[in-house]
Amino acid sequence: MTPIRKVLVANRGEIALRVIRACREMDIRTVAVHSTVDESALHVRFADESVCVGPGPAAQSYLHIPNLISAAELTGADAVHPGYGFLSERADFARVCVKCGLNFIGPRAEHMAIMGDKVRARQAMEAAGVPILPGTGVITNPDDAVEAATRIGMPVIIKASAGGGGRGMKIVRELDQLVQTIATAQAEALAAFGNGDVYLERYVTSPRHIEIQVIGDMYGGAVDLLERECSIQRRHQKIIEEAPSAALSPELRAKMRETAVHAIRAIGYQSVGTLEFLLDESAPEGPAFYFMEMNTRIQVEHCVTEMITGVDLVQEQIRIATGEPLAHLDRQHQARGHAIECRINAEDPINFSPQPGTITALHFPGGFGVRVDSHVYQGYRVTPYYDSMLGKIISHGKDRAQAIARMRRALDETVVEGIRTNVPLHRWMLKQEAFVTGHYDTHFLENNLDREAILAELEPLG
Ligand code: MV4
Repeated sequence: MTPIRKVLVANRGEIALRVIRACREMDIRTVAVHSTVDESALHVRFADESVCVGPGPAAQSYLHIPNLISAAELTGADAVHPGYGFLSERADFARVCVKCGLNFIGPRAEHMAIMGDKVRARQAMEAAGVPILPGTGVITNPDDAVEAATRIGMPVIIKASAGGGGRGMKIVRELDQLVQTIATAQAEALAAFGNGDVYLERYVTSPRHIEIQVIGDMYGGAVDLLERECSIQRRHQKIIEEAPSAALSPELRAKMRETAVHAIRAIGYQSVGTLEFLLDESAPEGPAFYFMEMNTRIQVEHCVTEMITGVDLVQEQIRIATGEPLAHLDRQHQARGHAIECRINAEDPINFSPQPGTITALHFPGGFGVRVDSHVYQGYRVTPYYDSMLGKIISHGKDRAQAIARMRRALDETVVEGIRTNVPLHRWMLKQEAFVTGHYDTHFLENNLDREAILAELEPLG
């Protein structure tokens, strides 16, 4: 066991607050890092100490590894929590932390590297008995690609091996477009990721995105904490998540959970992580699920899992990093009710343009079954440097209907003035029949946007 006394939080915004809160409850001291534009941010105020690590642009502050390591050494931190985004999935950062004697609160660098390489991730999951879509390894010559696509069946999707989260993907519907599209995808991948490797997969036309939360300890212990449904998204940015998913039968859920736990045991994964699956509900033999990616970090949407399991996932990450076994965790979590999360973004609700500016008035909802994780306050200035998320509203109820009703009233109570937000989009979404009945896939939002109806949600409570 390696006790942790002081954690450097290598992040900003709501997730930095989330980590600081977990540490405070565990009697662990915290060091915030911040850029010059985040001088008065809440994570700086909530932490025991803070260090300025550079100017606004993330490359010179939140992504600047030498400055972060220096901040840890300067303050005597013994561990680093990367949050999500920024350096959270960079195996090289995890390695440097360990080399400098810092406990990296996350998985081993080796697993981050495997999952960051989508071709290796597919191979590792296939070897662990996880269903993957018919596909290829890295494409090295066009003739093989045409042959592979013929075997796989059209349409196919080209994915960048160094991509992920929807970046660097191209759908190919006609075989005669394949060779040209691969060339374009390779060039774009090289420019975007410094690595031009691409591969093919069978394209699932109307999938749902369902992910399983897992935790592994240092001793081969592994459990899952049920699934999250993340199909409401736009341009690969999730907007609403819920747990459990309305799409899973008890049998399918049990199979997905078993598969996920088996997989992380097979690879010896430690820390919290997420296996993302595509659910194909139109398969002739009934719904089928396929491995898509594994996220080796805490995720934005971890809160819905916390609400239905009662497990503090950030505290679990810390416990695992100190070398605690998972013995205290239930092996067969059953969902306690239902939780929904709405991500509140500083963006226009109709055209999604970013909205920098000052929040002049702010009121977040409260009451029974409502949780708000946010770093913003009245007078907060949204800068163009970082992502647009202002925070998350999470509702929890005894069942899905109650969680929806609660979220609707929570959204109605929400007031953000001075900048536009996507709150009206959420109010509209929570009324859509497809959402209320649970019959939606990953294309729902983009195919059904109703500008007039969204604008009508601007001021529900007069
Ligand atoms: C796919 C797919 C269909 N077939 N792969 C998007 C994010 C990245 N993790 C992979 N993604 C997809 N991969 C195959 N073989 C459809 C998507 C996809 C998607 C997945 C999850 C959530 C939203 C999505 C929106 C469009 C496409």
